[in-house]
Amino acid sequence: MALERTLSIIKPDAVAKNLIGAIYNRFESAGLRIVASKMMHLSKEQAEGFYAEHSERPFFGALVEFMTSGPIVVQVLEGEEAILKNREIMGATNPADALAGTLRADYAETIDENAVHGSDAAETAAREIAYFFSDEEICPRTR
Ligand code: RTP
Ligand code: MG
Repeated sequence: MALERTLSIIKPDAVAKNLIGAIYNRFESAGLRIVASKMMHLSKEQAEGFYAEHSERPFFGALVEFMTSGPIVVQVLEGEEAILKNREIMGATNPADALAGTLRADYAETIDENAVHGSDAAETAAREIAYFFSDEEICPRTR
C-alpha cells in the first residue's frame, strides 16, 4: 500500500448547505488525514485554470460559473491509497449514479452541483495540490 496525497474541494453548493464539518468527518472517519486546508472564493481565472483539462467540454462555462458562485474549502488529504479512497468516499460524478452512503449520494442534487472534487490520479493530484498550496502550507503529522 502506498501513502498518497490528494487534492479535495468542498464545492460552493456544499459550503452553502453548511456541510464542511460533516464532510471533514467523513474523511477523518475513513482514516484520511487533513494535512492542509483553506477557504477561498475562486476568481474566474483561478477556476478556468484549475479545470483547464475540461476547457473544450460543453459544460465548461457552467462549471466555472458554479465554482465561482461562492466560497469553497480546499484541502490536501493524506493516507494509504488516498486518491482512490477519496474517490470512493465521494461517489460517482452524477449523484444519481453514486452509491448509497457516499458524499454525492447524500449531499449532491445534480451532476453540475455535486458537492466535492477529488483528484483522479497521481499526476493530477500532484498538479492540483501545487495549484492551491505551497510546500510550506502542507503540514504532515509529527505525532
Ligand atoms: P471532479 O473533477 O469535480 O472531482 O469530478 P469528476 O472527476 O467526478 O468529474 P469530471 O469528469 O472531472 O468533471 C468535472 C466536473 O464537471 C462537471 N461535469 N458536468 N454536465 C456534464 O455532463 C458534466 N460532466 C462533468 C461536474 O461538476 C464534475 O464534477
Ligand atoms: Mg475530475
